[in-house]
Amino acid sequence: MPIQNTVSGWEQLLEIARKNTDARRVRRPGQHPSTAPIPNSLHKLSPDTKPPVLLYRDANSWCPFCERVWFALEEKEIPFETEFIDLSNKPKWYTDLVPTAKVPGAKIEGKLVYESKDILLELEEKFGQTLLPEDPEENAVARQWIDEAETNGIRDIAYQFLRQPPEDPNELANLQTEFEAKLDELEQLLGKYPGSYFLSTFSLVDIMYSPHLDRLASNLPVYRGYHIKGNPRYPRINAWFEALKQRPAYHRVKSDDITNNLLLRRRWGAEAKGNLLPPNPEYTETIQFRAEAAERLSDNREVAIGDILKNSGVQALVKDGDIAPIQEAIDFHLRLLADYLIHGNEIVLPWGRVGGQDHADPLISAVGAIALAYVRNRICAPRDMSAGAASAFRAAADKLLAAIY
Ligand SMILES: N[C@@H](CCC(=O)N[C@@H](CS)C(=O)NCC(=O)O)C(=O)O
Repeated sequence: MPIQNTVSGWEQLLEIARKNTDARRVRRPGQHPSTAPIPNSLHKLSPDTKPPVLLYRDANSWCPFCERVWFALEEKEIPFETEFIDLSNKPKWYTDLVPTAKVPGAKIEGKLVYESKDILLELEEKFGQTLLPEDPEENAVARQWIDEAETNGIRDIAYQFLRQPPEDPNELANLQTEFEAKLDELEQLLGKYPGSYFLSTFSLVDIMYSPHLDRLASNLPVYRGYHIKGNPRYPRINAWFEALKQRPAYHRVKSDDITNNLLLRRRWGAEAKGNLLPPNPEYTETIQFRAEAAERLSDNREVAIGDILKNSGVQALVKDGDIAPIQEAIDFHLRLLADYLIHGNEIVLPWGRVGGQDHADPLISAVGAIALAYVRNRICAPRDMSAGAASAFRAAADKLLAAIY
């Protein structure tokens, strides 16, 4: 039975979405990732000029060390191009080029630099010290704290605490105590200069810590029942998280809670103690983020539909080898999602199974449910869209599932 097609077409959805957001990405047909962000500074270059920086980063945008460098490039508005490295199958030219064979790596005006900290310092050297304080004394403190961010052991303790098997309660309690002592040290550091950042202005010190503390703040509640955000023991760390939110570059480079939660389980096999965090409600009602999510979905729909067809399990519903009705049902439900993202509660979602009681086609309903549930957790921020857009996307998919099924 054909679907009652009352939802707008893709081109119309794309046009409306683009009126509500400036966020754009470039398509990378046939490659992974299928799209790439556009640096906010690229407009500074004439089209035939090569950007001064080439960043080598992980294809999935999961790497916190790459995030540091990306954050600095966006803050400093340095035009750059990106080469994505598949960490599960690193190309030989990369392992030949970079002695550690790790990402990030960078060519800065032709010079190879690797190790995130060294790349950050080289960017300051070459493009002006905008992320290091001018005052010589504070500048020296900054350099010391940048080094300490690598050597003070907070990362090691934190990740042991996060991944320690829960069967060993004593060990776990000790690790928690050690981890809390490390956070106390950061809390003290944050009190040394006025304002919410580590130094008197936003700096590389903040960039050194933010990707790691962000991931810990997302994952500890789910995997250890431990909260950094909202914890009265760490008022300055909480104020620091709030201050970061004021920075547009931070929103471009960060991942969302659910990306972090899923990654820890899928990639590292960590055993969750609680449920996935919900989509961040701070972002789910913001029209720019909702429109960005709709723009991404509309612009990259072919890849999304192909991925759902191949990987979500809908294949099991194909009858007589005819994929067309399945494809049509996926397309319909994704357009409904884009429509809801753009128009929110202005549109009344169909209640009950698509097509109404008399026309209900269980195949269409089942395919739609699978497609929405799959794509809801499939998207990954910031690989596919910003963290804010991913939150809006997931919340809209939840709403749609709840309304229809
Ligand atoms: N100390 C390095 C750490 C970089 C690192 O560990 N990168 C990971 C990804 S998050 C990597 O490349 N892993 C691949 C491998 O070890 O082969 C830095 O700060 O850049």
